[in-house]
Amino acid sequence: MARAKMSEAEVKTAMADLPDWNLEGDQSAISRRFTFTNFNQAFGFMARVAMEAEKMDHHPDWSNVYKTVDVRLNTHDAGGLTELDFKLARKMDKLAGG
Ligand code: H2B
Repeated sequence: MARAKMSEAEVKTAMADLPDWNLEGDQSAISRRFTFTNFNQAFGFMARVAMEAEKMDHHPDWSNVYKTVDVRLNTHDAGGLTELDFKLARKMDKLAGG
């Protein structure tokens, strides 16, 4: 089930697809900094991700300073990482053009 908390082994496997993401030490979240060329690119990325996040009903914790967007993903309801976090992370990589 997509919202079931993943095991350590499942997390490890899923991380292999996401070389630019960092796993928090206690396996409670993954994070990544996206850096764009300007604010417009950064905010456009956030707008596109926001629409996908709404569709998925799964939302990033994030912040934006000028051309950088810092993202942290976890599933609050599960108290850790689920398939939804990895699905959203892969989508974000795609939308950022990576
Ligand atoms: N997003 C994230 N990142 N974690 C959640 O547990 C979560 C969410 N839960 N978006 C969803 C919404 C839940 O609150 C609603 C009611 O489906």
